[in-house]
Amino acid sequence: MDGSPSAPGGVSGPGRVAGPEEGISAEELALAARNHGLPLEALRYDVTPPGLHYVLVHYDIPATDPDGWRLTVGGRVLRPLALDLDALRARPSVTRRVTLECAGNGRARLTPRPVSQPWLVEAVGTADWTGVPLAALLAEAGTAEDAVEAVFTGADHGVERGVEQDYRRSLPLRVAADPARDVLVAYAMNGEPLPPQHGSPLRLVVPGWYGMAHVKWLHDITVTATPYTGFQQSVAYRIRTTAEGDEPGAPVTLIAPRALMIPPGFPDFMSRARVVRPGPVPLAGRAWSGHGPVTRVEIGESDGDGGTAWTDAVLDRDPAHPWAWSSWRASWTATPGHHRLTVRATDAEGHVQPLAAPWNRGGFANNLVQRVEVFCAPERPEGIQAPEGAEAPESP
Ligand SMILES: Nc1nc2c(c(=O)[nH]1)N[C@H]1C(S)=C(S)[C@@H](COP(=O)(O)O)O[C@H]1N2
Ligand SMILES: [Mo]
Repeated sequence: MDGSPSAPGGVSGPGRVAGPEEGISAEELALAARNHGLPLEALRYDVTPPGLHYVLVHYDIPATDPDGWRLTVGGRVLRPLALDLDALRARPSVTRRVTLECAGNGRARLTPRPVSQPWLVEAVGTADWTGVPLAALLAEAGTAEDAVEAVFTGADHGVERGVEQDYRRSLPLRVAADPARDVLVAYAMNGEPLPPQHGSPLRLVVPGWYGMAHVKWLHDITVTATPYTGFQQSVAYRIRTTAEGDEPGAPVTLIAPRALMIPPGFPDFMSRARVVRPGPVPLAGRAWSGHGPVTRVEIGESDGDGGTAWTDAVLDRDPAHPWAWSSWRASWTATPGHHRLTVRATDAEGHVQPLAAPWNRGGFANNLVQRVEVFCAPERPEGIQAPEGAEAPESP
């Protein structure tokens, strides 16, 4: 379904990893400026407020018009469908709170660094998505006996590593057509029509799967009798642990566990290092996994000799939202000097976040623990006043 290499001369290079001393390039910066992350302080909200949810767009946000938009469902089906938005909205809808994370989250922390969108840890967000269950649409269309996959096509178009394409991904039917997996054809985010950058007017939402599966600007679903092997399935989004060669790699699917901390205290503008006052410092954040519920979150503090002392955080799981992150909290007592805090999650399948980054050529699923440098400064420096009306920070 995708074109073979058809690179318009020279605009599209092969994938590569950065050289040993190579810093972030202007091209990576251009991607990073388009595709923004979640400011970590926004981990405080159960549902990420509009505009703070991370965004990842491979090509351009396409010009789409909700009026006249059609979702077609065809291929190996008994009754092909062509539905406009009114027809979709007229069907029974569900709303699911889903934590979405880009598979490239953590890429920029790998050495050597795969050259692509340089995420650190912030490519995540949680939204309430409303739409029609995909399982219901597939049941309505009736899948043929030989059907194995559903292929989803977005309205955006571009060229990537020499292959000109529409953004397109597939799911096995056992996921797509299983009502318990809660895959949605969503037309609303947090109760409002989808914003342009999040897929207006329609997108797929695949709870528990990394972001690449959640096809935005969705206009066609084609059921196939053979597995889809297009670019975003077989070339991109594979875990290849060697730096070169034609290793097919394993497909990127479910989200690996991760915990993130709201950085405590206040930041330095440039280094983002944190400053806190001595005494108790509340720590809080979120943790999630696509493999199942998070069962444990631990806070680590480096002891300065290369060791880490771990203590359990209190985990607050909301059974009403099994596809969303859980909140956690802990208390830490700061003493003057430099500290390094770590947070790590474990899920119900026993997956634990690693203390060393799992390297692969595409920079996917790097769920290395988050480490936060904290400087505990005894007092407000002389001459710095709190702005009028601001609460004085607690000092001992
Ligand atoms: N059509 C289309 N769908 C897409 C993409 C894209 O570039 N085009 N990017 C994917 C990737 S890699 C991610 S991580 C998520 C990001 O969704 P968000 O921008 O709503 O957070 O959308 C996915 N769906
Ligand atoms: Mo992504």
